[in-house]
Amino acid sequence: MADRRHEDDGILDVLVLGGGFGGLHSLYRLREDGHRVLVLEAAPDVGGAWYWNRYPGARCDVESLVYCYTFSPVIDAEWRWSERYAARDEIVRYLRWVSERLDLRKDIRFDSRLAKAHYDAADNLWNFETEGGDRYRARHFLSAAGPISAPIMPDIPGLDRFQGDIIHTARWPEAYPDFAGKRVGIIGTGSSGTQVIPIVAQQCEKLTVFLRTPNFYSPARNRPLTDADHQWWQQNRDLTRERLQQGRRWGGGDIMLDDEINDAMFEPASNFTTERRREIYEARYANGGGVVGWAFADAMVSVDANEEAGDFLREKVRDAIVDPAIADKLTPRGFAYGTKRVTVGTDFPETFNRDNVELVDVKTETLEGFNERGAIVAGREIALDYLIAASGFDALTGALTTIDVRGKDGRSLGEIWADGPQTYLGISVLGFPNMYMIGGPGSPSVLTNVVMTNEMQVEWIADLINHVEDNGYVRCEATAEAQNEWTEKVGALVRGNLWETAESWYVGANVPGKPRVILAYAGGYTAYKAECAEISAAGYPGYRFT
Ligand code: N01
Repeated sequence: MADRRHEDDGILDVLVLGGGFGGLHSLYRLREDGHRVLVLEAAPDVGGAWYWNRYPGARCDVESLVYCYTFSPVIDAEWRWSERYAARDEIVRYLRWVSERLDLRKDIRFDSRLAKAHYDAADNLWNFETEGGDRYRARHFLSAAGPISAPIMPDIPGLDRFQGDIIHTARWPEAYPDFAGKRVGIIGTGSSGTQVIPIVAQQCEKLTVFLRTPNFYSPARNRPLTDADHQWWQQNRDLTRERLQQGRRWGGGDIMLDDEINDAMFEPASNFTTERRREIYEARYANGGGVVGWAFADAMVSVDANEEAGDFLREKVRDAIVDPAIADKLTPRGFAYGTKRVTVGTDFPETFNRDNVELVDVKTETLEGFNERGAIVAGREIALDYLIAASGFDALTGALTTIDVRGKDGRSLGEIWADGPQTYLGISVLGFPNMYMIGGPGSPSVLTNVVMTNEMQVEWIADLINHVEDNGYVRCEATAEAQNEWTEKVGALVRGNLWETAESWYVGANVPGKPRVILAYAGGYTAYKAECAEISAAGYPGYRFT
């Protein structure tokens, strides 16, 4: 292990924000590289987004075998996933075990929510203050606060008057509510709503789902992993990881997919007959996961290819729901497949065949507001004991703009991103020296397997910090030219294709007043990794070191 620690003057080498996948790996790697590192975590335990999202049914839609660390042979050898898609509790157990196995916990301060991070230009140091009043100073600030970690409540009149319990899926109470005999309402049918609805429907007396926009949905087809699966994994682990690195698989249900079916995604849809395309969609659907519609290379470019994928999934909604009027309400229309996150679940449409589930389409029956007893919909009162808000997040930027983060001229990130985030590589921001982001805006993050992209960014940022320290620099800051060029590139990647028509949290459309710009780099993991590698190999052009 190297030793890069400065004299112990009470100043940390690196303060890492967040104890989820990115933060734990950062702590491990930077400590191995000989830095004095501390992680601040708001929760009482590790897990990050997975700690907080403990709603019933919470489960990853990336396959567990590839939604985990690859950097440690110890972890690889000793952990065994139990299901094809890991449930939230298993992921938290995994991260807790990793934090113990790699002896990380001694350098994590739990129950420490960061309130302020201010750069002091005179000392070239970051000053931090938690909500509890604890203060820290560090030479480098690495945010691993998570791309989807700042929950938002639905903006509906009278919600504050409602006397029942309101629960956001990302702030689920530790004491599980007893829904037996209760009337429950839920707002939101995104990834979270899609998972929680089938479970709560089985537990409560009556469930009312307030639907605004139906999403494209495919079944996860989750199942326990067998000995044969684990044997397959031992034999195919390296190949699978190589394929993921090269963008030949995604991990959203396709790691064991038949090669011929999978590889159609490298050709335009028009290379195949209508019959063959149908077979490919059916095979993908039977296999399950979020990649059903990404069957051909031009899914996000060709209106015809995109529409065909959409039609296929629309047909499946009609097949699953008995009442054609309900099926019609749940049929996604008016936006291109993929421009809103595709939802993945178990028995989601089928749940609307239950007698105790009512679907209220708030686009046709206006949700006028709430009173003490419940919701008012088109003049009708729907009495509720609980309201579940599966209403989403201020994604990618919210994690840092909801904290008072200020750079060298005293301006906050919230101010300088008022017209949309500007970054270099999604990692650095002009005016915020020695600050780095994992899963930040302008990086591939949520458009990829987040754990895989996190790992790549952790390694890259650690190399950059070592470069600063080993050369005796005190400041590392993105240049204006590099930031402008990168921001322009992130925008250009979606120009002229179907991404441009997106109306979702991918472009900030779910937060009132948030500028409509694509928040993530849509060029894919492989291209992003190559760009980052080129920059480090060339000695980090785009940064000014002093
Ligand atoms: O949030 P969302 P989420 N009136 O923003 C509705 C990841 N994730 O928590 O679409 C009525 O997607 C809103 O309606 P509309 C994943 O990346 C992963 O579900 O804006 N409705 C929408 O239906 C995911 O994409 C996993 O019309 C209102 C819903 O609330 C991301 O997190 C699991 C409303 C919000 O959906 C976010 O998912 C969970 C209003 N006033 C999450 N306001 C897995 O790995 C909001 N809505 C499986």
